Amino acid sequence: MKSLSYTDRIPYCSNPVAKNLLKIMDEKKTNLCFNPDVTKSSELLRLTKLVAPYICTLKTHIDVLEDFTPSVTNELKKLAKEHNFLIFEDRKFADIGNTVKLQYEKGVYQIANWADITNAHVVAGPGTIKGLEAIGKPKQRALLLLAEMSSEGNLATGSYTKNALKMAEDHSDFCIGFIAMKKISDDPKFLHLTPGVKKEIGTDKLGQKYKTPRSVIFENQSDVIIVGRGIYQAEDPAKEAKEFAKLGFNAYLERLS
Ligand code: S5P
Repeated sequence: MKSLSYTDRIPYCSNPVAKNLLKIMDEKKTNLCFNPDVTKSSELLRLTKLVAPYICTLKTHIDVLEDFTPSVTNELKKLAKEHNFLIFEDRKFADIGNTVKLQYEKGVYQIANWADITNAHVVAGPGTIKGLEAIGKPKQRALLLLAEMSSEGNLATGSYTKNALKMAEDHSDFCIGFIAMKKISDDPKFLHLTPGVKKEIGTDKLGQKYKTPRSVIFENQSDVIIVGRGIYQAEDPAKEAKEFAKLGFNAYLERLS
């Protein structure tokens, strides 16, 4: 079957965030999502500014910041607008619907007010999605489900992954796709984002497993590479981000041809 371009897939999507992400990827010629998992706001903003031209999405773990104030997320929103990328808070919600509603909208971080995308585990069942949807849909937000994980020994396999796919299909106006290691659905409206990406295959000391951009995008048919340490621990993060963006996008072009 011929592979569709990101732009070709836009008409299949009902969610505005999914449409926008697909548009940005072809426009900016990048399928790179960068996660600077750093603990100081100034460092988060510095790294984001450096890589902004080369990314389609910035992935945050806002709760690891030691000096969080709402001005950080305001700054990120400004940068996102200026440089045309989306913000994805990797919150991995996993509780019952009523609790995730509160965690998504309230508390210190008020994630629903600034993150275009967030994600959830499906372990608690569809109530998690319904709770997040009640807050996120009116704000034109989007959700990714963790259908598979990159870490050694994880339990998101087999029927768990199949159930995640079914839950996304049942809520496809709000669920725009998956965190997964490979394409798990042929439906062109679903996006697949894959973490555990470095230039060489390998592992870290805590069970993270790394694949290369080409194996993720070309061989495993995923859509977006998620790169953290491979970029922010490099001597020149901007140069590295540019290179990852090129590797990821070339693998996508190879898939199209
Ligand atoms: O299965 C997963 C899902 C996620 S979202 N494995 C992951 O590593 N992640 C996230 O991707 C993780 O929380 C981290 O922020 C990023 C990988 O970072 P890196 O430094 O290993 O590239």
